[in-house]
Amino acid sequence: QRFPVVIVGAGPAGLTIGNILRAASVDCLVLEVETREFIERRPRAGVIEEWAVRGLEQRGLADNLLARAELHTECEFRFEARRHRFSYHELTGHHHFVYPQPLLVTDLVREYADVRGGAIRFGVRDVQLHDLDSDRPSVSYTDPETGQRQLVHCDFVAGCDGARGVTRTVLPERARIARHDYGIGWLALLAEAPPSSDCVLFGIHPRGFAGHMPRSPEVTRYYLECPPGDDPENWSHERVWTELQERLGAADRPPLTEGRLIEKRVLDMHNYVVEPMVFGRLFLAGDAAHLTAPIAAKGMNLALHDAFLLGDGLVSYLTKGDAGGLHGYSDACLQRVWDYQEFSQWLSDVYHGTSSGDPFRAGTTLARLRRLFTSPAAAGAFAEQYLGEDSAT
Ligand code: RFL
Repeated sequence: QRFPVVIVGAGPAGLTIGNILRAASVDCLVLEVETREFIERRPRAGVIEEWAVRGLEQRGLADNLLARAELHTECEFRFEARRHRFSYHELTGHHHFVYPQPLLVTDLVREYADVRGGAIRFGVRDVQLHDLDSDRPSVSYTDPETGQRQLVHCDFVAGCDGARGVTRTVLPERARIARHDYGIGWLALLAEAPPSSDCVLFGIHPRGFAGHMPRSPEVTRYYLECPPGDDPENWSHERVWTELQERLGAADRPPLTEGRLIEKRVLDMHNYVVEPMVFGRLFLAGDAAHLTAPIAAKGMNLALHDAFLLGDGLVSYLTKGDAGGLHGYSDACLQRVWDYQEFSQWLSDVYHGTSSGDPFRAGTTLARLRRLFTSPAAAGAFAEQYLGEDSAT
């Protein structure tokens, strides 16, 4: 078997690259360990930045999203039992789209496999990469139906297999991996309950951070700061809702609308960045190259940014022999990655400052928060980073 490009992983990054290649009639093979049903249901991100939606739209990948996504124009900080609305749309004219990741993945798989005729194998096992430093790399995997090993020759491998994939584990010595551990856990919850506000809420509370993120009229994502490595079983239905009511409470608002918890998992807040993102014929994209804790809801946006650049770069090279995009790929991605990492770190300080147990940090955190509502320059700078840097992708 031979394909110009093998893409490992059918997440937002891998599927977007596959779609860009197929639109230019470049053949590729996507290898995915999970089933199609599984990836179409896996709940995760929801907030997509405007430039990313525009990038999808330009590549014919946003029809459903534009028809069904909600537009968000404001967020609200709650601290000292008061609410403080932050209208980033008023300040900048820009907004966020809210479209659950499983819906985006469903759209991307359908377009890739059913409309653009892309090859994809689900449920593969034991993916291995070979000869990445040569110009004849290959990828092997075990076919789930026959149990046989398959070998696929290619020109390029796109490593899009997320934070727990295989491509990051085969990087050569020259790879530099920068890590940052916030030493904080978040209990990530999905509640079968309508949102209790029309916008995202951030509760900055001495008991810990709490977040409220509308996902659909029926489902709301919540977060609760907890010790890293905490056991979700420590969080009963009653304890979760008591803490959410307390941490997100505002004197002039009714209590949150409660509901059944359909997802409850602890995420340890940590980041990494792999530099460079290219090793021989292996190009990393998305969470395989860089993880940003969901503090600032940036991960999927970065994955899409990488995918636009890599998809376009591969098409230019494979159809016109123009290697410019591939040469500049790593630097162009990393600039945005570091920018978003810096914002996540800033936001983490704000979210976790009053619960740190350090009265000095609590004081400076509240000063930062108040400044957002008193200084137009501080508000403008926050809005710009919260919305994500605009780009021409
Ligand atoms: P993915 O989505 O993890 O996809 C990788 C795919 O590779 C498969 N795979 C393999 N395939 C073949 N061989 C192997 N050896 C393989 N190993 C793994 C996996 O099964 C999977 O299908 O990576 P990608 O494409 O880079 O996309 C990244 C995003 O999924 C991620 O950054 C976001 O979900 C992060 N994130 C958020 N990002 C945002 O931009 N906005 C948000 O609001 C937001 N909320 C979140 C989030 C992540 C969360 N979790 C669970 C960490 C909320 C949460 C709770």
